[in-house]
Amino acid sequence: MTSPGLNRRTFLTTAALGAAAVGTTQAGASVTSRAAAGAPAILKPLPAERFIDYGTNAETRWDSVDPRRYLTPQADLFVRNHTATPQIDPAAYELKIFGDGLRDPAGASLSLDDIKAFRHVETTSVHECTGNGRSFFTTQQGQEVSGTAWTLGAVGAVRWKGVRLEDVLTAVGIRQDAVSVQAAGLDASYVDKGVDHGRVRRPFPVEKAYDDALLVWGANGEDLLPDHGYPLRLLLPGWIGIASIKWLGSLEVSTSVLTSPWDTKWYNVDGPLTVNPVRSALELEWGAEIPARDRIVLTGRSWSGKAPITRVEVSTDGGATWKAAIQHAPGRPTGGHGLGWAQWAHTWRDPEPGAYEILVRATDRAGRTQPDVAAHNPGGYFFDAVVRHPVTVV
Ligand SMILES: Nc1nc2c(c(=O)[nH]1)N[C@H]1C(S)=C(S)[C@@H](COP(=O)(O)O)O[C@H]1N2
Ligand SMILES: [Mo]
Repeated sequence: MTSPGLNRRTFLTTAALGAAAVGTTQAGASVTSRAAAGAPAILKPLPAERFIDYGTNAETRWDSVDPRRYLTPQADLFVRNHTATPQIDPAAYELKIFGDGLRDPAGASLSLDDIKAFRHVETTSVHECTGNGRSFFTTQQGQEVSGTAWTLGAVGAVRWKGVRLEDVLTAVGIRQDAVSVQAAGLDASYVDKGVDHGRVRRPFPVEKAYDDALLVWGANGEDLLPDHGYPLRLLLPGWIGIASIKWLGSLEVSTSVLTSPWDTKWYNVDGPLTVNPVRSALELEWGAEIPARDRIVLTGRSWSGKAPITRVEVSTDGGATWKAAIQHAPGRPTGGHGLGWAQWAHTWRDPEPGAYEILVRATDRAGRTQPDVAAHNPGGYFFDAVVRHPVTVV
């Protein structure tokens, strides 16, 4: 146990922590659930011109996105809550790390200061819900799916600040034969159709922990907002949103493969879903009315959880012909670390008044291109097909 950052003030037994991780013990005194008091599930303002509000979830309106701004301000970032945003006292906050994958299975409990004593790193990544675009399974493909009927606004690009999970696990003392890490949130237990599934939690392989997983407290130069995980969240860059557990309360490190309903029952299509697919969106209202001009500049963004975007094509004739859009922001932001989105523009020349569908199709460096049809699954995950965006030139 030699680490600059780690002060093992508190030791907890594996049994006590195991119970906490599945939500069978009461939330600590430092955590209060506003839902219990009848307060809203999301605490930040959700103005109608910038959000579509689904109650516990809210998506950003693409027509409110500022084309000059690369990052998504936290105030504008989508929120996905299984329960309700808890309010956590940072002074009382503790991250519990435990499990048979540690050299000392009793583990450690780290304060926010303990965590901030590790080397700080920053990375930019596109943060996105697995179900982003879900509504198009129904409206574009005529298929039945369950879950929030997101359009394309359950996504944003964020400059995160935190520490490497690898550094923390090394300091705590991880065993060579550890294979799995399970992250659990401090929000209330998730109850669905009368079944209590315990705290929101999801496991991931240790390889991801060693690769690029972070424990983050900062977003775009400020502290995380309560809705986005204050005081600390996990970040698994490029992976589906549920992988980045908010209000991180514990990490179980195990020598056997851990599971949770969030990787078996949900967010699973022939196996746990991990890396986000390729998607694109226009910075334009759905059904926008555009005054006829000789040149209409269409702007938008494309992103991938795996590799930078290499090609973006736009069709203004329903998919008959395609033209390359001009990318004016690199997929890999300044600093070389992280994976952001590509911003692009396409000039549409001399459109006649009338109804059109605008299509955008992106390809990433891994060779993945958005298909015409997304693979159907009952959970409505990974809608990555080219979206047919209606507009009228008037
Ligand atoms: N503790 C906790 N973590 C969570 C969730 C949650 O409900 N509770 N939702 C997950 C899902 S499904 C997504 S898409 C992202 C959303 O992050 P955001 O609300 O900060 O945008 O958080 C993930 N982490
Ligand atoms: Mo999500």
